[in-house]
Parts: sequence; structure tokens; C-alpha cells
Amino acid sequence: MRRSALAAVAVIGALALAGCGGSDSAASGAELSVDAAYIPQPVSDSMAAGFLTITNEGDTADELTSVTSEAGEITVHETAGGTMKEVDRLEVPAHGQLVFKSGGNHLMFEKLKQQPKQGQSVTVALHFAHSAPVTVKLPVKAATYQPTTGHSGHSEDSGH
Ligand SMILES: [Cu+2]
Repeated sequence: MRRSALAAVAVIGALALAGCGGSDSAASGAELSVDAAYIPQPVSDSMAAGFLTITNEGDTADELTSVTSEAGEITVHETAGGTMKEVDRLEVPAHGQLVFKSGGNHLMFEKLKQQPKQGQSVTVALHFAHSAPVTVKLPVKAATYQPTTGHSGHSEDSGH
């Protein structure tokens, strides 16, 4: 008796969590910033992958719903079990990060009007379910470039 009542409460709780998005009363609860954005110089002249990190310092989760650019068409891909697939949206958790990195989530550029070359940059607009769009410049790096993670100015002056 008691046990089944508890189970029912747990199910209701789970449903309430899954049905988020109705919490617009706390408007602009997400505080988004973007860093570590780059494009490894692509081999192809019409396709490329892009990477970046979206940080949410707010109390409310948001969702990346689309990415647009004048440079070409962009879809959002995630990699699961070695295969990539297109996704409609990706969550940016409250007090968390949505990370795009080599071997994981990535922006897929297709039908590029011209091949991105090292030293250039490609501007994209990130669109979210709740927050205003964020414009990001992705510098084109060497094909083998690996970003350094963590905060800048962290380990520079350790000789003191
Ligand atoms: Cu892909």
C-alpha cells in the first residue's frame, strides 16, 4: 500500500521533469556564452565540421535548436557509437555546458560556397529555444588543431 503510493509520486515527478519548457515565467533564465569555437581546415571544398562550447551560467536549461550561416547549410550532429546522426536540438543544461568536440557533437557544414582556409573565419548564428540568438565567429585552424580546454590565464605565470 504505502510502497505503491510512493511509486506513483515518483512517476509524477518524472513526468513533470520531462515536460519542461512550460517554465517560461522565469524568462531569460539561461545565461549563455560561447568559447573554444573553431573549424579544423577541411579537406573537402564543400563540407566541414565546426566545434565550440556553450556555457550556461543561468538557473534554467535552454536548447540549441538550429545553427545558420551565410557560408552554407549547417546541421547539428551527435556521434553515438562511432556513427553520427543529425539531431533536432541539444540541451544546454542549467549551470552546465553543451560541448561540441572532435569525436562527439559537431556542427556539420554542407554546401559551402567556398572552402574555409586557415586564417579565415566563418560566422554562424546559434538559435535557442528560449534565449536570443548568439552570433559566433569560428576561426579556421590547422586540420590537426586541438583546442586547449579550461580558462585562459590560468597557467601562464606560474614562474613567480
Ligand atoms: Cu556530422
